[in-house]
Amino acid sequence: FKLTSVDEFEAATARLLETGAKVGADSWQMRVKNQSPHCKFGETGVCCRICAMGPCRITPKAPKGICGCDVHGIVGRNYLKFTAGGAATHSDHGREICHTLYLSAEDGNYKVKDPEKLKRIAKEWGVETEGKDIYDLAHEMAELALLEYGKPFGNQRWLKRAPQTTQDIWEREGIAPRAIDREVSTSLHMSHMGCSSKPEALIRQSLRAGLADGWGGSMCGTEFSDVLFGTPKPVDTEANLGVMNAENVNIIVHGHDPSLSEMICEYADDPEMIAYAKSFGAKGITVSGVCCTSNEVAMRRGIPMAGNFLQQENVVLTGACEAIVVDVQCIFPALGPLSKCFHTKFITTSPIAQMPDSEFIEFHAENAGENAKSIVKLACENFVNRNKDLVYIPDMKQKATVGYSVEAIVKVLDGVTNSQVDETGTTKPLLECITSGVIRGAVAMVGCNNPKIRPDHAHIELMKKLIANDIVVIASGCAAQAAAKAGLMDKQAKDLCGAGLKRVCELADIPPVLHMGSCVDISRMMILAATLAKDSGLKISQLPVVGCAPEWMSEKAVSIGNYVVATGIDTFLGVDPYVSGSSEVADLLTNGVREWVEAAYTVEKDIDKLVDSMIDRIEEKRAAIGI
Ligand code: NFS
Ligand code: SF4
Repeated sequence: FKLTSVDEFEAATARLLETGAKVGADSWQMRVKNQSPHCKFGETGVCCRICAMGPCRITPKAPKGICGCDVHGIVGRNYLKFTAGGAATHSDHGREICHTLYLSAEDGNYKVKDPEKLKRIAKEWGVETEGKDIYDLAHEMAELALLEYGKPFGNQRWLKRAPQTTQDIWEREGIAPRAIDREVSTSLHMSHMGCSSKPEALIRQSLRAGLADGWGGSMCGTEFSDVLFGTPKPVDTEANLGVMNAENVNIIVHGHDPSLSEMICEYADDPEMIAYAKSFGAKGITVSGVCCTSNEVAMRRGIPMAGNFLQQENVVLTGACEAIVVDVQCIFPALGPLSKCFHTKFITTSPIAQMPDSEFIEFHAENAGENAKSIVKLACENFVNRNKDLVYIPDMKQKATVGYSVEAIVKVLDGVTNSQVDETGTTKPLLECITSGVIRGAVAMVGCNNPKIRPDHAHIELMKKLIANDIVVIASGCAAQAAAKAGLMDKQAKDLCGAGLKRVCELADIPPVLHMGSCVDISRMMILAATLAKDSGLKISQLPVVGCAPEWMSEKAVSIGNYVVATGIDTFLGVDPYVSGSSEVADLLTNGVREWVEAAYTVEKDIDKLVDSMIDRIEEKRAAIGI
């Protein structure tokens, strides 16, 4: 067993970029050069353009905007707007899932695959389940969930899942989120010209908007996706570009909402469609994924992962991609012109994400079946248009076991210790591993790629060092795909662990880096932390657990960071969220918020220092509770 190194990733990319050069394709690697160096005003967060008297840029000579706003107000407002963008995006994804659940039917496109989970949530929400048809219950729950987005009074229902101590903190600090949409709107209102310019107020609302995402919209996305498509359990798959098959019709699903990708997978598996592919000379159909939608279908169906965020152009550069089908978020507009250099069909499907040089096939839950079928057909028909001379798929892939939902983690860890039978079905076995020191703690490794960081390098190096130090890693989003591509989700990666974690991996038959899903699934990590706290009687902030996003880039990532911190979990970033221009905002985020929520951010670009500070923090937390 050997990991695939980032050097090997880069060699494969270099070879693909040669193909790109042949056909005159542009690439992010080239565009980064054109954009460098970045504007210093933007990078430090000190540029304001929220009213037409500006734009105002703060310098020593011009310390105030025209309205008199100082640098702290400008940086704080920019940070809040950035958060609101992310919270809106995750939450709207969650809303789409609720709508899909509302349209589920026994004989429809979408069914309820996990009725037990639906009933469990209904009980939590005080909804009667006895004697109710499961689809009636689904529709009732979907409507209740949709109302969480605009409820006029009260807070998010999901908050009740947090330990009482956490709920008390949110109450005390005035950051318990109300209606999801309201927190986004309030954030945009607060950051309008002439509203808030006080850093404390802006950062407090940033935390609240983040909580509306993680303990609101994202949790709706995760929980009801499980109800519709099944709660993930361990499943074997593969990762990296080598999962594409030169002899098959290759369909790439890219984006976030499983409503689309699930349907594409369903139809690509249909014998009628496979026969159709064969009629064009292909041997079959391979669906593989990019970004979070890939995580969704990998977790539930074992669909292979072609790559993560900064690999999205590579899938087209293989020359073997018949169709790249996208819905929303993290899709490079570059895919349009790039596809035109090949035979690839770039198919956009959502009114929310429309792009030039794409074929727009509007997708709705109501017509999902027909739509998915026509997209799969289009891809099959496109197989004959391939230019065989341009086809090169790097022979590079790794095995991965994915699908570690909270439910699955609890299940696989039952029986790894000598716990009593009545402790199974809880997180107690995991707690026992942690308190005994067999596992020192856990790191939630999340987030994107960003050209500011050598792609995947930080993710992989950090994870290697953590597991070697007996710290279990739970991963989601593009960080999870980095791990899978490298081989860290192969069970054999246990050999890279310290003795304690290795033993746990052997007993539980798990890899040392656990795939927990997409970025909305970071809500799963919140539930896990909440359960660990309740089962141990500790506060979340006392657990030897930290969060880390070493290569993040999106607004969503900042929203996530805010709710992870606001939940009491220290969070380590490898990229600065445009706040270095304000000493006050930077200090609040890295220090001040600790007084409110018992956790804060650390920003550290040097990855050796980053990993050491995480390990130190975990050891400090252990010492503080005497384990
Ligand atoms: Ni998360 Fe998913 Fe990836 Fe970053 Fe984008 S795919 S929601 S934002 S780039 S991890
Ligand atoms: Fe300038 Fe103030 Fe307008 Fe911002 S709000 S652009 S600082 S005048």
